Amino acid sequence: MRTILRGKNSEVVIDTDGPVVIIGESINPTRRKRLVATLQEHDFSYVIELAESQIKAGADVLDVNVGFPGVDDVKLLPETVRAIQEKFDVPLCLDSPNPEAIEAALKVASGKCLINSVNGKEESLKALLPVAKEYGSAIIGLCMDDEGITNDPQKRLGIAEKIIERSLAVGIKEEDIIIDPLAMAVSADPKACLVTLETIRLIRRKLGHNITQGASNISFGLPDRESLNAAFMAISIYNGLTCPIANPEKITAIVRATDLVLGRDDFAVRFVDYYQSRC
Ligand code: THG
Repeated sequence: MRTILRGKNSEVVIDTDGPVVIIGESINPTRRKRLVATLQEHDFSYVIELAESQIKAGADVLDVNVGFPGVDDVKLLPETVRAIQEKFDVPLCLDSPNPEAIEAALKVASGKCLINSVNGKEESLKALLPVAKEYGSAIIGLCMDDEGITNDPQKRLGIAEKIIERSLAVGIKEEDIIIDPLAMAVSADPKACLVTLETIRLIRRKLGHNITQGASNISFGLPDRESLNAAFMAISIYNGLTCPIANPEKITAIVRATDLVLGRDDFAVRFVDYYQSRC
């Protein structure tokens, strides 16, 4: 299956049989005090720095999250999108729990964005699916619903199926639905990564959709997050992850290596190119 995202003039193809597409996670105020401080002043210079460094490091798409306590994201998310798109042409992934902020951002965004995210809750489906259809956006469907987050991979698959069915019913195309199996902190639950991996396998085998996940989530609260994230990334890709949300400065080398190992990089062209670009 092929999901196409667009910037002003660019196009990114996420292909379940192709190389991994990296969605850069760093425009996110979680533990980035400087991002909160600059965004509060509507100063986008640091956002631009983060966009540039992530693109240089291999991000194909940028996640844009401006959530912090007290933020008016209906105003701030579109302002941030404008600032990024004035300078860069990569497609954007609009990351907010607030459907009004997502819609406000879609109004000003060029190209075809990815909505991050819709989930199986009735409220979320009702608020966001018509918006996705209206703006021709792709969506990320999170495997959680009104009952919360289950540890049963079959139930997570069931939620993915429900999101897909409801999306198709409003006219969203099958290939524009990317599923997030949910990656949770392994420090809090020793089986967390296994549940995610099994869900990835089920989605790939039974549904065939593109799959994303917040790949740094698993290492919250632990030392040497990089090693942990790298191990999980490689196994997840082997099982069907196609477009992780991750820090490209730390993960691109692992992603290129995994693509090569899995026969998706003939003659190691992308692997070597990336190595040389970092020398
Ligand atoms: N699924 C979907 N969207 C998501 C998530 C998901 N969006 C948010 C989050 N999870 C993914 N994004 C991040 C962004 C930053 C970090 C983790 C996940 C992070 N930041 C470092 C920290 O907290 O220490 C700071 C900077 C760094 O080391 O680079 O870990 O699951 N659909």
